[in-house]
Amino acid sequence: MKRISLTQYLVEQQREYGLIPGQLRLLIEVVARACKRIAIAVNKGALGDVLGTAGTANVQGEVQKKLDVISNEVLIEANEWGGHLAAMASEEMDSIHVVPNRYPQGEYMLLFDPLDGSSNIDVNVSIGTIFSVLRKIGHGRGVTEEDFLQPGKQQAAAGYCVYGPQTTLVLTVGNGVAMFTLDRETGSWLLTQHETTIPEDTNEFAINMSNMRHWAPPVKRYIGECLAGSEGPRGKDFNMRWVASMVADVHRILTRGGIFIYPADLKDPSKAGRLRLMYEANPMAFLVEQAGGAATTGRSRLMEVTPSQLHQRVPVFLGSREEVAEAVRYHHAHDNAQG
Ligand code: AFP
Repeated sequence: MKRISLTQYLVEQQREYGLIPGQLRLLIEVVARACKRIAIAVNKGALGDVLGTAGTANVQGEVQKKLDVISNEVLIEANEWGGHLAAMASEEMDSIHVVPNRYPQGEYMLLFDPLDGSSNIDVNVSIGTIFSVLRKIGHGRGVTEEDFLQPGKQQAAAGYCVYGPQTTLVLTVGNGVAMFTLDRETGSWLLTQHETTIPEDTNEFAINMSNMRHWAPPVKRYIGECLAGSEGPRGKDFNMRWVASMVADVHRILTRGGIFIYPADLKDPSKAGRLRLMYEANPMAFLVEQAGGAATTGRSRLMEVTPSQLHQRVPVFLGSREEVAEAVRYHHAHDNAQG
């Protein structure tokens, strides 16, 4: 079966729908090429000097793995010369990276978590790169952090690359979700899933259960009823999965359904959960919605959240639409009971 390449897909999407102007196509191709380079570094494992910690910490105060730093540098170097971008932002960098004056600026801004799931790197469990594309607002070369603070519904594109048994690039430009698998013999990204649809219902939930004592009542009720199974109010049994790599958990949900939950918890009330809005929650929310699923904070649509800080965190409930709606109903019922 002849499969089409990523480039052919992008050209055809532009020809048929006009959704991928030249600079956006270049951006996506450059990011896809950078993901190939990251995949090569990831696959080296102990054979390359890529495992373990880099001896530094990022803006989140988290110890950086060598591959966090390598992946971030690959994405910066790959994207700054092409003339398609005005600036970049990353989980691994305190502030934005404006395209240097020696290069032309473009009309897009790129945000990324260069290597998500870092705690899984050294134990050979799937990890990934997550990216989000916003349109630059305003004219001239002055790009500020405030220009990045756009709600997720304004994304021009979003995607991730999962470095697992297969290396798979998953992409949306607002016209559904396509999946491309890396053919290592030719180095090409080949279209392996043209349209992705998340089943509306599911019996599979993903959450870090060790935080249960810290959850707010609606989350305790929702998960408690999943655990009660067919004898409980839900009247059906549930299964649980938790990879602790958001990319791997979301890829499973895009492929067979499920609900992914990382709630705000009382362990650290100053943080609204663990996941970052701009380069983890928003791109995943765009993909999930484009695949017919839902993505909320537990109370409202994730892609409506107006950001106030580049690295802000947000509670995340995403996946099969009916199951996410159930979790939202529990939050609203709790809030109404509070009066
Ligand atoms: P790391 O990149 O620090 O491993 O964090 C991964 C992540 O941001 C996300 O990919 C996972 O869903 C979540 O954190 C896992 O969090 P727990 O370690 O609390 O399970």
